[in-house]
Amino acid sequence: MKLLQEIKNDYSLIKTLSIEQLNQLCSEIREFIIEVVSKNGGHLSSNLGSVEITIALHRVFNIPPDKIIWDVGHQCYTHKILTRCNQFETLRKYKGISGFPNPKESQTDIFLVGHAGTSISSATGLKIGNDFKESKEHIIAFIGDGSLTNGITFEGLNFLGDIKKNVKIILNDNKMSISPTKGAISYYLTKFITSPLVNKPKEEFVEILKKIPSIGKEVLKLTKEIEKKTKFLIVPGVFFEKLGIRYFGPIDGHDLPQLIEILENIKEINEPLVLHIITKKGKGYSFAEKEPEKFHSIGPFDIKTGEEIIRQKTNSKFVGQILEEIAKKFEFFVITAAMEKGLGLENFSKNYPDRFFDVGIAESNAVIVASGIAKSGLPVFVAIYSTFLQRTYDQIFHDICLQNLPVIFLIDRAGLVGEDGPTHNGIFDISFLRTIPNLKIYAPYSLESLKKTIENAINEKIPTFIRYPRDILPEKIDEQIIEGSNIVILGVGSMSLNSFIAFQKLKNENINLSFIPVNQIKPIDEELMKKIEKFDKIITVEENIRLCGFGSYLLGVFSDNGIKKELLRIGLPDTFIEHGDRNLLLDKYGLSSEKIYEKIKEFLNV
Ligand SMILES: Cc1ncc(C[n+]2csc(CCOP(=O)(O)OP(=O)(O)O)c2C)c(N)n1
Repeated sequence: MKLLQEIKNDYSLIKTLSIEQLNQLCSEIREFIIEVVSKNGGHLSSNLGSVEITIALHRVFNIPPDKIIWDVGHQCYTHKILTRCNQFETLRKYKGISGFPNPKESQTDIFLVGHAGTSISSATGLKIGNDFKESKEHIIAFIGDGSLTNGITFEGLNFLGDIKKNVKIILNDNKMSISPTKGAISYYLTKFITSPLVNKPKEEFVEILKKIPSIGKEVLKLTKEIEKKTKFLIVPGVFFEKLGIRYFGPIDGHDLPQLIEILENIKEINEPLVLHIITKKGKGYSFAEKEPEKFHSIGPFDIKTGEEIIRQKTNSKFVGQILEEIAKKFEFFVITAAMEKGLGLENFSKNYPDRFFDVGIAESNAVIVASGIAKSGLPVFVAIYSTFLQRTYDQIFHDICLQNLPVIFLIDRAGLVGEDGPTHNGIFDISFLRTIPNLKIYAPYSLESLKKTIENAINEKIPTFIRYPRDILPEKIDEQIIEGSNIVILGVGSMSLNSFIAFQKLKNENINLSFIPVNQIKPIDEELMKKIEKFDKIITVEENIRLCGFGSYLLGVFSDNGIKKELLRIGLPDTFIEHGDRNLLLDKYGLSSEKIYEKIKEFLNV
C-alpha cells in the first residue's frame, strides 16, 4: 500500500499523481476497504463500486471548499480514506469513525446522513445559500440509481430544474439498490443504457464530451452544439432535460482517465447537470461482484471464502417464517420499501410472488399503497425498519389511522441498531406512534409473544404496529412472576430479558420484587392495569427515548385517572445515540441487566 501511505501523509498528491499511479491507488484503496470491512463489517459492495469516481472527484475538484453531498452516505469509504486514512481502521467501532458521513469527523463531510433521497435537495439549499454569499465553491450531489427512485429526489429535481442552480449530480448507476433496483424509472434507465442506439455512438459522444473546453460561455455554446450533434444520445436523458437539468452520459464509472477528463470539462458549466455513470456493485472482489446484495451490508467475513464469520440470528428471519406459515391459512399482502433481505422476506417473496411488493426506496408510497389494499378488504403487512418508518408519519396519520384501516406494521430494528449509529437507531417509534389515536402498538418480549402478536393482529382489524429489535428475542419469557407485593418491574418488549436478569439478581440478594413483561403498549392493557393496581412502586424498562416512551405514557394515564404511584422510568436519554456495539451502548445508556439492577437498587435505596 505504498501510494496509500503517501496520500496518507500528503493528500495534495491526489492532484499530481499520474493516471497510472491513480489506478494503482484505486487498487490499494479497494484492498484496504476489503481488509477493514472484513474485520469491522460495513457496506462493502457500494464502496467497491465507487472508488474511481470518488478519486476522480477529489482529483478534479478542490475538496474543501468544494463539497460532495452523499446520498445515504453508505458509499463514502474512499472519501473517508482520502481525508482521514489514519482513522479508517476504526470504521464503525465505538468511538471510531462512522460508516456514514459525519461533519464532526471532517469538514469534508457536510451532513450527517444515512437515509436515502436527500442529496439533491440539500445540495440545492446549500447552493442557494452559497450564491447569496457569493461563494464560488462547487456543489456535487452523489446519488445511486436506487436512491434516485425516492420521492424526495423527484421533489428535489423538480425544484432544482426550476431555479437552475449550479448543482452537479453524479448518478451512480449500478442497477442495484440493496437488491436489483425496482420500478419504472429503473427499467427506463436500463432500457436506454442497453439500447444499441446508445451503445454505438457512446465512444463518439465521449470524445466530444472530452473536447469541451472548460471555461465560461464557450462551454455553453459548445455543449449546445454537442446536444445537437448527439441528439440521439441526449434523448435518453430527456427525462432530466425536460426538467431543465442538463444530462451527460452514460459513461463507464470505472474508467478513471475518462472520468477525470469529463469532470474537468463539465466543471465550469454553470447550470444544474447530471453526469450518469455506470458502475459495478462489488467491483474488484469476486464474491461481492457475484453476490452484491449479500455484501451490501455485511458483518465481519473471511476474505478468502467470502463467508460471514458469525451469522447473527435475527428476529427478521423468524418473522419471515411466521408470515410464510400464516400465508398457508390466510390470503394477505406484504409490502416493503427496498429492504426485502434485511427484513427476512427473501423466502416469502419467492414463495408468494403475487402477494409481495417491493416498492423501492419509497416508504411513504409503501404505506399509502397498503392503505389502498386494506380498503379493498384484504389484509396487508408493511414490513419496515423503525428508522425508515419515520419517513411515513403523515401517511400513518392521514392514510391509515384517520381512515381506520387495518394495516399491520412489522417494525424491525426497533431499538439501538449498533454499528450503523444514530441515523439508523429505532428509538423514537413508541414516542411518535403513541400520539396518534386509533392504533395499537405492541412490543413483543419473546419469539413466542412475537408469533402470537403477529397472528392475532390479522383478526384485530385496526391499525397495528408491532416493534421488535435487531438482536433475536429470547424463545420464551414467563408471563409474570409475582413475588413482592410492593414493587413491580415492567420489562417492555426487547428490554424484558435484561429486566428479568436484573430481577433475578435482586432476588438472589433477597430483594423481593415482582416482574411482568409488557407486550401491549397502546392502549395500555386493562389486564395489566388491574395487575399493577396493588403495587406502590412501578419500574418501567424500555428501549425507547425515556421522556416520551411507555413509562411516560403510563405516567400520563395514572395522572389522568388520579392514580398515585411512584414510578421509575428506565429508558434511553433524550439524545442521539452514537454508533458502536449494541450491548456496549445498552450498557453505556443504562439498559444492560447490570445497569438496570444498579438503577433499581438506587431507586429502592438498598
Ligand atoms: C429512506 C431509506 N430507506 C431505506 C434505506 C436503506 N438503504 C440503504 S442503502 C440502500 C440502497 C441504495 O441504493 P443506491 O442508491 O442505488 O446505492 P448503491 O448502494 O447501489 O450504491 C437502501 C435501500 C435508507 N438508507 N434510507
